[in-house]
Amino acid sequence: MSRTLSTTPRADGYRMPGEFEPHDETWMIWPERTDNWRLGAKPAQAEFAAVAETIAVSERTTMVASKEQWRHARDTLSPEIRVIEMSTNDSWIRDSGPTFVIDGRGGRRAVDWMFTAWGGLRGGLYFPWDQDELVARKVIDVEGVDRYRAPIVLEGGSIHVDGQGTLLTTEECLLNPNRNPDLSREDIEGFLYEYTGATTVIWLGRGVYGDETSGHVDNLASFVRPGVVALTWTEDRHDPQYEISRDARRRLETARDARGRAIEVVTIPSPGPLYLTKEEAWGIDEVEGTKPRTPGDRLAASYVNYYTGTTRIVFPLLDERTDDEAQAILQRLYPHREVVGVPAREILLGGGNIHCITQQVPAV
Ligand code: KQY
Repeated sequence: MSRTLSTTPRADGYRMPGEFEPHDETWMIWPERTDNWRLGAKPAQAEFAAVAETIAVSERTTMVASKEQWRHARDTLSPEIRVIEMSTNDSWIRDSGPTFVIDGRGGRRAVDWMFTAWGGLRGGLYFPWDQDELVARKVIDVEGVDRYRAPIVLEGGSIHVDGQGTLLTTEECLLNPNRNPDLSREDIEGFLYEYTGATTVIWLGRGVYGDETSGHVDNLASFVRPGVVALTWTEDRHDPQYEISRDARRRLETARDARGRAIEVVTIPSPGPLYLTKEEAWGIDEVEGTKPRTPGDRLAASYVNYYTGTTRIVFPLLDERTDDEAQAILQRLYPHREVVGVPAREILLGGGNIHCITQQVPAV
């Protein structure tokens, strides 16, 4: 049974844990819409399946699929992966799904943020988003946990936490008038404190160059553990990403986290730059209300968009020239987890990556 509570996680002693803390489960959504996934979504489905199988080695995995795709998803995936029928508009459960919070005494609840497809009527990526808006509530219902309805538009990919009171986000996204135009920075910080239990917000500036989410932090930077942040990086001064990453590093290195610690920044080279090819663009259906794709568009590629599983790091393979270096850095950062790369260009073509398509349920 799931009740909707009128209190907040902070008031009730709940906090959002770091992703590196143990999980009970991961949720994903099977891709299907042909105006975002090329060639009838078949290449993307193969990559989503590989991500799910890779995670399922480390933790229980649930795949959501529409009534049209349930059977295909079920027949494609291993029996260990649970497949649940659910209506959605697309496959970004990091953003449309709930954020779970725990109290350290066996309690687990979830936050249901307002979802408007990354900008609503001010440049959102598709219309309508009514079914995605219900995803968090449905997942919460299946999990049988109590729900907090947060009165703020926010996607899970726009925040990362260290589980000890520090929250990382970007001004480009959370202060963007396309999300909560009537809220000030202080108002937004107040909601972040109430609904994640954080006590300190570290504001980065812009997200990865060309990121259509208005610069989600999960494509730019990620907490490896308290006090250590991985940051996407380029040494190419002519790349617009150069200044963005340097600004983020400056802000991180001059910040103090919620416990007063300095933050160590570890850089991971960006792949590419990578661009949408003519052939790839051709395979995507053009539909009114959905952001169109044009050959030559720069892809917002980043290795930092990885999933931190309980025993495995699942990271995107994006560029043969840099994949091995990214893997080696991640393995140094996570010596006790197996680092596994999964081909992810098709996921990238949809506008995000492995972190964006997964949502963990923390262990209690
Ligand atoms: O990166 C994400 N968190 C979501 C990307 C959405 C792209 C929709 N085309």
